[in-house]
Amino acid sequence: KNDDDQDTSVVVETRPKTKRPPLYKVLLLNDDYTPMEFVVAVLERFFGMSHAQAFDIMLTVHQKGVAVVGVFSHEIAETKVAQVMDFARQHQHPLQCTMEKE
Ligand code: TYC
Repeated sequence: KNDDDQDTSVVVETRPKTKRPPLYKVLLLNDDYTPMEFVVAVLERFFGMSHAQAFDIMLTVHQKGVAVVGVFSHEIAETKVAQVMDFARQHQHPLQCTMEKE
């Protein structure tokens, strides 16, 4: 007796899918008005940088127009952006901070 009609030809997926959540770059943008010391203070306060590290990154933004200041989960990146934008607005500086998927 022939049992071929029982073969459904389905390939079983055996590899477990452990997809990591996407990461987001937080970017700081240059402008002509925000004081350099304020940007350094932002990087120290919200991104845990040393003064020297913060000064380096600030100069990179000043010279190149933009720099990545950290890479985070979506929720943390959103929080960092909101904190920087709130702090800049409180001090009436036009500093811009955004995020983008890595
Ligand atoms: N360009 C600003 C100045 O000359 C300094 C600055 C640096 C502003 C980095 C924003 O993200 C920034 N005062």
